[in-house]
Amino acid sequence: MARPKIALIGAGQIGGTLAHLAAIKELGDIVLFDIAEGTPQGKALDIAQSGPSEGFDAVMKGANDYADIAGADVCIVTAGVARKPGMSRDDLLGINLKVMKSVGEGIAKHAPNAFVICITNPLDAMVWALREFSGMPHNKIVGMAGVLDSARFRHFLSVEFNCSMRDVTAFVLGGHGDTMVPLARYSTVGGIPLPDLVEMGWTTQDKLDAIIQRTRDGGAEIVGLLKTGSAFYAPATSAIEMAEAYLKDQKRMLPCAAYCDGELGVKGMYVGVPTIIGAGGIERIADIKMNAAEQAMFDKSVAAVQGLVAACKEIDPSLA
Ligand code: A3D
Repeated sequence: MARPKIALIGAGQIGGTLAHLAAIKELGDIVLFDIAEGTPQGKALDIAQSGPSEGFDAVMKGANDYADIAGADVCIVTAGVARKPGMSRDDLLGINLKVMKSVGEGIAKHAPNAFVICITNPLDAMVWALREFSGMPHNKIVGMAGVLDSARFRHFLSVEFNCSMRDVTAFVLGGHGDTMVPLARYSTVGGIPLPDLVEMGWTTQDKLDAIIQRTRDGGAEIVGLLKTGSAFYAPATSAIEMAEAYLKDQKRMLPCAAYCDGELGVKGMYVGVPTIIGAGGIERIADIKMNAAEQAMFDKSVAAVQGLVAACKEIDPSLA
């Protein structure tokens, strides 16, 4: 059976890391696409040369022509610009919206059956715009944010509890921005919900609140440290987890920016919700019940995403 084909649209910091991870995990053959000439070719060659030591045979190709992504099974989109210190994700909207138009058209023309994972920020608005520009089915286009935000939460919790990250599950929903909603009640250590751990004296509510805030600010913390761009190792790893779930029909339950058609009270837009990813793309959305406080946080987050979608429609009237 032929190897799956994975197209990475954008060969910057995340794109290069995605290519290396996909090769090491032998998920398929890889095409790195970018408008910058030489960058995707150079990264593809460099990564291919790690094959003998790492022991993979993935074919790596760098490209500047969309024709090279023809027939891709998975496309992961990072094309656009990233944040610098002092910028919010929303500051990227105008530039990255134009990029989503060319990317959406390129994917629709050359890889119309692909499972598409968008990473470009501001995430929830860009995945919506990418879907609109491509016209592809909603269940085949999804945004990566919840896996990363949950991983950040899980990391901070494992440090607080001095326990393995593997035993920490966490849940972050809503838009990928300052209003994201880490749900303590649905987050556990070895199955014990966080509020119970507070009651057991393993941590305090104040410390938990600080961890939740650090999770919300997780991207900005790294932007502030790096100064020249934003996080790329964990974002790439998170998207690869989603791609693998699709390619191997793992039916993983992962929080992703998925198109909601009434689920969690959201209609006609993309926002972070718990999803099942398998060979059918987004196969199911878990319509969880939130308490009043959680619902209020979630509604605020949804409203923030709605504002960004409205801004997209204003910039590009073809989206209205
Ligand atoms: P960067 O290293 O700048 O790479 C972006 C690449 O896109 C560059 O190589 C550009 O040449 C390329 N590019 C620009 N315009 C086009 C185009 N029209 N077609 C094809 N390629 C193009 O950025 P990065 O890899 O660090 O980040 C990529 C995106 O991911 C940014 O928008 C970030 O804000 C976003 N990001 C999202 C998350 C989430 O959790 C959602 C996390 C981290 C970064």
